[in-house]
Amino acid sequence: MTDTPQTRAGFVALIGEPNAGKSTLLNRMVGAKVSIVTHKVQTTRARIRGIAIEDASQIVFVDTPGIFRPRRRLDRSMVAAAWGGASDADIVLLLVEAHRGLTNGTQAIIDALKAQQVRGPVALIINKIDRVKSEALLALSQKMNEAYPFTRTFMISAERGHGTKDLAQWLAAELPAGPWLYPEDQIADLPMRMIAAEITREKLTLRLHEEIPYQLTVETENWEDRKDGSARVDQLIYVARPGHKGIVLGKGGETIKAVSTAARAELEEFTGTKIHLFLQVKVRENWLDEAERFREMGLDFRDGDA
Ligand SMILES: Nc1nc2c(ncn2[C@@H]2O[C@H](COP(=O)(O)OP(=O)(O)OP(=O)(O)O)[C@@H](O)[C@H]2O)c(=O)[nH]1
Ligand SMILES: [Mg+2]
Repeated sequence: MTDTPQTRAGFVALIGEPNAGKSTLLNRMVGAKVSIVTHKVQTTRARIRGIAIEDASQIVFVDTPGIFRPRRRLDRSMVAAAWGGASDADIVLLLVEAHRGLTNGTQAIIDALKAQQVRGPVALIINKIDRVKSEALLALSQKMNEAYPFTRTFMISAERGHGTKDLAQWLAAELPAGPWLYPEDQIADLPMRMIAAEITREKLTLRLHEEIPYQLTVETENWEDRKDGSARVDQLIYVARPGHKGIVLGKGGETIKAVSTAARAELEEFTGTKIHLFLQVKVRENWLDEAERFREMGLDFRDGDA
């Protein structure tokens, strides 16, 4: 008989306000960029699973959209996806930004957490500790733990990797015993065409200003593996206003060219193959009211919602 350790596996949902660093933490834990990250709020739109292995445990991290007071139909679907992630998870991690403390937004999330059934432990993750003095952390931790009975508190920097190993080890020990849920070499549970669309959306978000990133969506229309080992990828960028098309293209097409170059480089790194990326911008004034667009993003479209 061999003495193999007990395997464990389960889902760990990352929730918090927009910009808390949920996607950064997921990528850090997985050790690869699975979920897009920008300095802007509301970057993540749907649930994204990234898989990490720690000791004999397979930890399936579920990145979710930031939770905020939704206005548009898209916002409501995003927030619903976040809460769906929390209620399906074995463990919930609530992320807050160390330098912002207990904000009204986080208080609203705590109130909602209290009002609903969460299956397992809820841990507090104070992120971005690189931005504050350590004295401030203790006070914040105390205040947060008075607001909610967190099972544990971790102080981390997702970006720099401080404290993340301790967190991974705690999660690994806390998950339910059972067989792994995915093959051991799988790091994401998201179709490649969706990852590719997200990469392009990240590059667009980084280069475009004000409301434009919030009013566009990217879809991979076609993915063709070629005999020479390369792939041709065709993507459509839907914008909601005629005026946005010119802005996305940029003067002499320079914006879209820069986006395409950056997205192709990242996609090549992710896939390890040569990519020919073709981007097309389409004006579609009502894409924010189309069920098909929501489905492509992996979101529920709720009829009657406007
Ligand atoms: N200084 C510092 N910045 C961080 C840290 N973690 C994340 N960030 C930055 O915070 C910003 C937001 O990070 P994201 O991971 O996109 O945040 P998010 O919670 O996924 O945001 P949404 O998807 O919009 O809900 C990015 O600019 C990150 O680089 C950290 O530990 N320290
Ligand atoms: Mg995110």
